[in-house]
Amino acid sequence: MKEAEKIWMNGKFVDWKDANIHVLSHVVHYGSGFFEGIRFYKTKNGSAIFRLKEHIDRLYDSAKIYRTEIPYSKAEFSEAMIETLKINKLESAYIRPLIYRGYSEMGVNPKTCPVDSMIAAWEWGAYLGEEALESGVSVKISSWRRLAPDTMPTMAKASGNYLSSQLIKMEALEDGYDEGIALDYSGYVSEGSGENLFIIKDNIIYTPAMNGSALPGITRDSIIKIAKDFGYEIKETGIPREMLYIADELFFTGTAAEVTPVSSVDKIKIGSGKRGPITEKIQKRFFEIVKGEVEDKYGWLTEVK
Ligand code: PPE
Repeated sequence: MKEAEKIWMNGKFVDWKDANIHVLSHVVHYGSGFFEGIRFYKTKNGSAIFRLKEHIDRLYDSAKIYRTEIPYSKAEFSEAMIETLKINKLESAYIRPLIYRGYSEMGVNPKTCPVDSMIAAWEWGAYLGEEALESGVSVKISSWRRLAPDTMPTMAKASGNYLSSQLIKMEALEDGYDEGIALDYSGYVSEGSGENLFIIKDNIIYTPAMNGSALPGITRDSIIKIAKDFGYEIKETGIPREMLYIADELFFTGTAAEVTPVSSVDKIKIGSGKRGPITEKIQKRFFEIVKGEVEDKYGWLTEVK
């Protein structure tokens, strides 16, 4: 990774190499962390954070689901993120805040351990490769399902959830694919290991509904708004696996993945096997917005001076 200089830890900046925690911290053993991934884009006039408020809200929601009180107000934590960007003199970055249960007692109960926090930011390019933004990625349906709704909450962006993502990702790479898509507990399409999914069929845009065990993605929400503004009909619904095979176009969305087309699923070519026209139109608008090339009519950008 492209290291920056300083990391914010519990209210203080420390050197990148000194941003360490104790090996007996609760989070290391039991996955008790809540995090976000946020992009900071270089725009036409300075640089701006994309949808800061929504990311902060989701972070606090994730913590709330796990009965965790973050010891900072949302305003204080947002300010700390901005300071992290400034002190590292970044023009564009991926911001990674994490709230986690630290070191005190051993044992499952997180309540005996302190609520610690950190914010790092560094330059991170295209998640699935620069080329993939145009040519798309190959995907397999994972043999691993996403978490059933009464097992672990998928609305929380919790560190422990990413064991599921790791199994999906490793299996896909091992089998020669770029990425995996998991089905939910009832067999409907859920999401990629770190991305939400959109399906285009006969000019209608579909995406798995909130009961599909997927993370409520902020990029997903942005794409729904952009597509609606273009006049497309959007259906948030249950999606059977085979609908992916017969789709005209497919694409992933995520903070890291941005808008990445899917070229094949289980070696079945999707549409033309390249980025489709509707995907291209939506992707183009997404990048125009984040780069400040069109008016920020949704108020999604927080400028950092
Ligand atoms: N689903 C999952 C499981 C997921 O991890 C992400 C983001 C999304 C959907 C899309 O959510 P959003 O970023 O709000 O549009 N994954 C983050 C972490 C990726 C990683 O490898 O780390 C991200 O994209 O930042």
